[in-house]
Amino acid sequence: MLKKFFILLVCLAAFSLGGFCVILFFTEDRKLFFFSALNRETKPEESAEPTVRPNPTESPGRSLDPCPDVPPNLRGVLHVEFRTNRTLQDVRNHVGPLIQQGGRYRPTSCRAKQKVAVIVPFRNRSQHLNHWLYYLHPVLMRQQLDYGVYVINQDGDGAFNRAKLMNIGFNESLKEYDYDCFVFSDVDLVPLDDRNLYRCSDHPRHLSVAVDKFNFILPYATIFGGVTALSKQQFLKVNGFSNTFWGWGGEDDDLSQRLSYRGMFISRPDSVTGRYKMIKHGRDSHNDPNPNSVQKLTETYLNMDTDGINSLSYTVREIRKDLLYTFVTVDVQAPAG
Ligand code: UDH
Ligand code: MN
Repeated sequence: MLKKFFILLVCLAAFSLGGFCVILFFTEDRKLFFFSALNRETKPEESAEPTVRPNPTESPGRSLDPCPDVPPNLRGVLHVEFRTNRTLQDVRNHVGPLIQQGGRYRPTSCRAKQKVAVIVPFRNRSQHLNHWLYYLHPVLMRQQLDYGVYVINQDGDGAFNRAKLMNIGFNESLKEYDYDCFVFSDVDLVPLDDRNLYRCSDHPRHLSVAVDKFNFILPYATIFGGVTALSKQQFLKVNGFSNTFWGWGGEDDDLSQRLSYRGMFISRPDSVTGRYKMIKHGRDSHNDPNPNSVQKLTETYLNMDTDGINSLSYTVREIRKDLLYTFVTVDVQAPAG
């Protein structure tokens, strides 16, 4: 009886050893797969630095599994304050080594579902940009996005044109990478909850739902300013933004109307997830309220097919790569006067 049991035990041991050898042999890299599995577990996405830095110009590794729908390392409500004076170097140190030149990043442990260009319209707001970069990069990384940050800087002191800068950002970012989602963000808006994902959905998405400046209330139902996300397809379906809104106001409502004329709806996070803090500021010079915008908003339907991405004209003055962003200085051909 005891002998039979012993023989059975030996057989079982031999069988499992054989199985182990077979698994070992077929493991892709033929390393002790046991140890590589352990290694993987002790290297969570955000806490470990990859030994090999991914090259963002290459296409994302096909062998990686897709990232989960809900990123695992989100924190929820964030503490945000703008009293601290932050230099660009402070921000570079804070954001850490995972970022790639030009403000590029993609997760190393999974394949991001979307390739997101974050477009920031800009002129003379360096301190705001430092705060924005300080808070946004860690959020975007935790959201496991394959993303790049493009700051589109209007050259000269002609009338500001936020919408045209957005169109230029769309155009210029696509020259670098095959982005499929575009987040357009003012430089002074920082999310207060990282569950507000900077990615695109079935309908154009308005992310800055509850801004402190508006007492955390959505001012009106069709508002589409601040921070928005549109897929490449959604953006092209409306011919992008209008290029002809000079000065402050109207361009965001024009885009909102374009979306509705093309049968799209605005999607939004709930008003808790969609909370934002705006850096306090006055009106910038050369960005006075546009007196023509009310009239122009009655003509959206007539103009949208001929005023937009298909009529965009500008000159790139300089493209400068910082570690934290790609800075594109452009002449937007502002009207004289
Ligand atoms: N922007 C610049 N530079 C400028 C003007 C605008 O970078 O000179 C960009 C920047 O990204 C900014 C965005 O365009 O966040 C929108 O402009 P804004 O911040 O002036 O727009 P907002 O809706 O304007 O915040 C509110 C007017 C503030 C007056 C407050 C008086 N209490
Ligand atoms: Mn603002």
